[in-house]
Amino acid sequence: MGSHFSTTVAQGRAFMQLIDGKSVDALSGERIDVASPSDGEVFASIPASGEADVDRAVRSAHKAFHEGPWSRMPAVERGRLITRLGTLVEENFEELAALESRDTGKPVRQGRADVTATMRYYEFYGGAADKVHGDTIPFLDGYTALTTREPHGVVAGIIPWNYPLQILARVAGAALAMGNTLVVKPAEDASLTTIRIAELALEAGFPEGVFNVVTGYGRDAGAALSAHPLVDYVTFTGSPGTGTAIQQAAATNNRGVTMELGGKSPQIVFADADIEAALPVLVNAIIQNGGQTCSAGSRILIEKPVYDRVADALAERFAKLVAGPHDADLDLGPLVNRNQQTKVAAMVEAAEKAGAKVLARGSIAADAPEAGYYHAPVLFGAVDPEMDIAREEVFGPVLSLFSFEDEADAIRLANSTDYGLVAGIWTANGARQHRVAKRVRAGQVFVNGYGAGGGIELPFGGFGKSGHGREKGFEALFDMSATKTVVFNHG
Ligand code: TXE
Repeated sequence: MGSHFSTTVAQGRAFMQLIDGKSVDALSGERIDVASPSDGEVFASIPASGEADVDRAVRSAHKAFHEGPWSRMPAVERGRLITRLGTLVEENFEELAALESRDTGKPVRQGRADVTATMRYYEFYGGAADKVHGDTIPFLDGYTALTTREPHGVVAGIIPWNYPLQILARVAGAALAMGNTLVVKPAEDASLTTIRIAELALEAGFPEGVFNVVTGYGRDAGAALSAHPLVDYVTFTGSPGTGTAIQQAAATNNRGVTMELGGKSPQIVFADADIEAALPVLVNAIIQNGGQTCSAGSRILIEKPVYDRVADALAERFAKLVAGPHDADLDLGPLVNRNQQTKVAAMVEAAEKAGAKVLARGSIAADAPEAGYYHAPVLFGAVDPEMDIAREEVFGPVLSLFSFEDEADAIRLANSTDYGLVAGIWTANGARQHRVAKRVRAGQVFVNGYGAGGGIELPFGGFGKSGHGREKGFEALFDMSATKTVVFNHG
């Protein structure tokens, strides 16, 4: 199964969304063209849904939650369905990888890595479904008090375009394991694999109405979903601005939310670090998925004595990086759409105008189509921490280097943005590893490594502008449920 498959997958297909167990078009019949980021060519289409479609999907999920077999199904059976979905993902491995890759522009290699992680999510949450239990609480004489974890009801998942398969899997896996029903709104730029997964969920045997997908623009379908009064909980991954709008909409119904809003994650390299081991990890943490990763390691803080050595080695590696079409499987693909390409280019230009020095630039493959959304990797050196490029998420292959004097300075710099998602610490000094890990404000901290989103078992989420709530791992099951306390009076 090579590049040919990935170049032609889904060619000409008019995709349908899935509501109440049926493949349906938008009520309006309107559609959105799906273009390949690699060459700008339209190759498929999806329904452009609005409020009325969202209402159908939410009512279907509401009914499936309150009346269907789902709410009475033993947890072990829910778990088996989720595990079966994972098996179907495995059986459709190459098709899903090709579809994800063509739809988002990510290299085929990354598409395959995403499918592998997706299988693992459904495996993990399938197995976890019957392992969440409550407590018995010592209480007054003559009473028995216990707790159970109850599903919220209808969970709305609003998904971005950078890792559609993986982010859907972490949302759906945890929500379904706890017995919620689901309405998912994928990003208008990358909805195809979400539709395929919902089709596979039906094939796996999920009852009608449990796993709904509504496609469309954020301002139409997304806004209607987050404000719908029958939605009981909203989970969102995307930009802070949209996160605020979604929280305001959910607040009109006083609903709970989980928000994963990106980052400006630092990696701190001390002079005693194993620099040779760190270098490929530092590069990969910003180049993976073209830098369009919430946990991208976009700032590198380097202790002064080794600054030149690390900067030179990174520059050498950056100069060799090449962006090209997804099926060429180079270091990175195109960015997802014209907007992102324009945004990244504007941020790089503004940083240069503000005085940031370009240490190295990668290139764009000579045969990459003109109409694709490419941006070459850029490495900025000795960046002023006050500049926008040092504080704002670029979401592209752009890395900024900073130098620091000592441990206190490193921690101050690491914590100098409004975000707090992930951090990396590179040092051989064990006591320092613990001290710094404790003081950096980040939801995940990696010592002498950098997970960049990996690790299905590891709780993930941010501080500050990076959002709140936790996804992944067992922890996500608590966000996707609420505690019920039951007290028996034996008197
Ligand atoms: O994101 P949006 P955009 C960041 C990244 C990127 C920037 C802009 O910096 O450059 O966001 O990307 C839906 N009500 N991240 O504009 O708007 C939309 O349809 C309800 C970080 O694409 O956040 C899509 O499904 N929903 C990030 C989803 O929200 C709405 C991943 C994400 O879109 C809506 C992606 C509305 N009013 C971008 N408006 C991460 N944390 O990893 C839009 N949407």
